[in-house]
Amino acid sequence: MRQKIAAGNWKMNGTAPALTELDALAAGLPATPPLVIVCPPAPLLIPAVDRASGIAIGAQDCHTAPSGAHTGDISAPMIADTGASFVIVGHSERREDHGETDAAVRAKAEAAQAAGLCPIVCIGESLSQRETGETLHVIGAQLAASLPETISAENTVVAYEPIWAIGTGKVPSVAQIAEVHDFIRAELENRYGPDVGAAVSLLYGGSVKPDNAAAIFEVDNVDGALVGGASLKAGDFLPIIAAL
Ligand code: G2H
Repeated sequence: MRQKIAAGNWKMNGTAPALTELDALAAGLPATPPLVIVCPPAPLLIPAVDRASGIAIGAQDCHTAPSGAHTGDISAPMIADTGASFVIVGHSERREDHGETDAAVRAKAEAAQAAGLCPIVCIGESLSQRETGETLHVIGAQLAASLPETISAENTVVAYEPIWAIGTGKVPSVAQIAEVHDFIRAELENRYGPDVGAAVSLLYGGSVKPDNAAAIFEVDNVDGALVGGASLKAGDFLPIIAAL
């Protein structure tokens, strides 16, 4: 049975008062919740870890090196030191805004694993790649180049986030989500073996909202969601968690 995961990515949103959302989330969790992860901005990691009850905390990025002359960056051991247990790597906004390549994403995922963190590795095609029929080719190439050599269900989560669906309100059809998730599952089984490939959790991300979550979660090989805008308020995130 694969781990079901509802992960919230707050992106660059939230100062200390936003931590009250963690209280509301904890108070509203179902009796047997999936694994719930909240990834706040880095300055909130420590207070979030201190405050969160029944909720895992993750960061949104890490450097490839454990320490060094990299002004403004945060290393995986530093994130682990806060008590956080996850880190998103390779989000398309990092790939676009900071020129992160697949090789850099793999190095970050490896650094996360080495620090005892579980990376949530993001992949996804652009609108033009989808429109020219390149989606599965792009996803296959990103998987091959972004994932570490060694993965397990415990040390890696994969998130499929079509770039054109992020923050746009546009959501792929369930058939489109199913096609890509089935492809990712097959690629993982081919590359890492059937046991590992079948066990790794695959999340869908991109405009997941309370009113579309249930239909997305019915798709085979969708084990949860990476939620942006709708994770900022417990009132929006809780119905998504409940639908999983
Ligand atoms: C995709 C997602 C969270 P949103 O970036 O990773 O954001 O749900 O706002 O589209």
